[in-house]
Amino acid sequence: MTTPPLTLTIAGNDASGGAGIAADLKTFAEYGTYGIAALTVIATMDPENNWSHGVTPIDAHIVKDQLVTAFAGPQIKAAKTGMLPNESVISVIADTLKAHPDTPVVIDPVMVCKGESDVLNPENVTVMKKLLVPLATVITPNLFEAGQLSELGLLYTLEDMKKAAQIIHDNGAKIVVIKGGKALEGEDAIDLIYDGHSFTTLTAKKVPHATTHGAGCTFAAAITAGIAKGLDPVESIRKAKDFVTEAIQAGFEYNAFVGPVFHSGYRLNRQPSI
Ligand code: PXL
Repeated sequence: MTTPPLTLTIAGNDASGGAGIAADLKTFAEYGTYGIAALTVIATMDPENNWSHGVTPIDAHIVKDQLVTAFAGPQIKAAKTGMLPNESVISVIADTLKAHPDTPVVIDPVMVCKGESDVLNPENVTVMKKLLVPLATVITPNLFEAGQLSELGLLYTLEDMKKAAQIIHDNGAKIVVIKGGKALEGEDAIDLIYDGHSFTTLTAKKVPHATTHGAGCTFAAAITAGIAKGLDPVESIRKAKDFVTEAIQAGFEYNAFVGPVFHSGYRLNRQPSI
């Protein structure tokens, strides 16, 4: 009997299937890892009201019970966090992760969904900074989230990204990856990696008219699965960039409001489905 590498996502359900635990579990499976999900919120979108998001939090004690179940099996080789609703849920997660120091953690500090302008509970940023950033093996903020976590505000250039990465690293995250993505000006989607010693940039051509819903979750889940399979964190970030780029290329229009990535794109470019 062989035990596959176990991967855990602690995140929300996106009822449209592109982001959140759907993205994570599909990505975990594509990597050949055994995915487990602990649900933190249920996110729904209203087609009658311009796709506005409803976010229903799961009670902290239920999040805790899910984590107890998840950690009751073989060792979890890597975990990730996604959308988190409030301080009590964040505290329960931080306590659990601290109690399992052998499980590397990828923190995706989700603060806002694409197309939505309001930051999810701005006070969460403070709590995340205090409780989760110091536990991160890898943290994957986008430009907006990096600006919030570093308190630098809006970031526009690679130089801004470098400053933010240093501050977030000083707050305790071991490796910081800032996703410039399509938000940075120019033709390239640039991500910046900072490991406390040096900066590395990863560049891919922006995909025109890209359907990118779920890209951030998929990228962080791919890093998590790579680490679970034994890649070093920077290698797993490089591989995740290729994986998510091909998932974006395989994306599609879900409806007039949203276009998700297709998480199986990377594999289907290489082998047929079952
Ligand atoms: O893409 C950010 C995100 C993360 N998690 C959940 C979401 C979204 C955006 O819709 O619904 C559950």
